[in-house]
Amino acid sequence: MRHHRTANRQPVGFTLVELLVVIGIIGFLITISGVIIGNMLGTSKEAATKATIAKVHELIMERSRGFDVVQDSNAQVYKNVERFKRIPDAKSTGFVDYRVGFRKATLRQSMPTRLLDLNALTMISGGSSQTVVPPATQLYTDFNTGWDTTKHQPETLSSELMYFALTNGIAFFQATNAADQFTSSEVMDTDGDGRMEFVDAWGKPLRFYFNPTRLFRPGGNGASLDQTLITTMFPSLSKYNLNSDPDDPNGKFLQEFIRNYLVRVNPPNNIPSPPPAAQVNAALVEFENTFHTPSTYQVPLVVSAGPDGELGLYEAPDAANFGHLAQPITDSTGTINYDVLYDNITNYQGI
Ligand SMILES: [Ca+2]
Ligand SMILES: [Ca+2]
Ligand SMILES: [Ca+2]
Repeated sequence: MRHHRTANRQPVGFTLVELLVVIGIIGFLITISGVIIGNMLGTSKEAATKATIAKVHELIMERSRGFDVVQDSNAQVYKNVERFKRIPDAKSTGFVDYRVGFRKATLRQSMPTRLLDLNALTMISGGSSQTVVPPATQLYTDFNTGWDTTKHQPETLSSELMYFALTNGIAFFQATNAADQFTSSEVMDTDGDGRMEFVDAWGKPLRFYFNPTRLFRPGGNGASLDQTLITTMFPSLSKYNLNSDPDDPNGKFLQEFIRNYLVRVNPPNNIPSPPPAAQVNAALVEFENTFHTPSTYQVPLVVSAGPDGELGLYEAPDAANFGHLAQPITDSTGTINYDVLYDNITNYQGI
């Protein structure tokens, strides 16, 4: 009897507990491999985005170096500098140190962030035929021709303008075959408006800011630098003096701009000594609106919103919020939402 009973109790399959354990293990393995694959995909998207940004960055640097060469060597450009120097408007708007002003305006037009940047040089183009700096209005016309503004989404604009400038704009004798370097997953028309834009590996448009000074100094003129933002978005720039404008390291252009403003508001050239602080401050505000935040480092920024798809910066066309200077989005108490900024990918993160 005992023998029979033992034989009857011999297990013929898995007990319920064993089955549950096995199912649990399988479930655990599926979850783990899902997480691992997910991480791998995320990492490869990050790498792909960095590669796209690095290519755009190199093209921008190439243009910038090209400009520096032609500015000094090309007679046509030099003629423009001379014209720029002579026009009365240049003086009244503060372009006293004409070379710095000309450089800022020309580079901004050749690497536009906003539509109005395409006209940055209108005042000197004069409609004449120019090979190196073509009439600015032509670029504006070209961009607008065939552009379906009813479909256009604002977050695509800076990327579309950058793509347009690199493929159709002023090349300063650099290669104009920029389009060949990108694949169909790096350049798309995500809003279907007939203008291509650079996109990250998550399919979101990259953003471009020519003078991202509000990312260094979110409070604007006189406020302190934001070390968290600098460490996150511009780690490779920490060796530079971020309290200075690299175009104007001695602040000479800024001083001339302020002086010019004081001459304008105290006619006929009767500037009180010392000049009223309110007037100097108003000049600095005008400088920020015309160029960028005074005495602040600036380099062209190419940025992806990262895996979370949230940029955390005002869009470039949003001038009321200093979007053209890459102002971080703040809540009603003025607090920056750093959480959405940490995963952003830029061209100054060691690439
Ligand atoms: Ca668009
Ligand atoms: Ca588009
Ligand atoms: Ca983000």
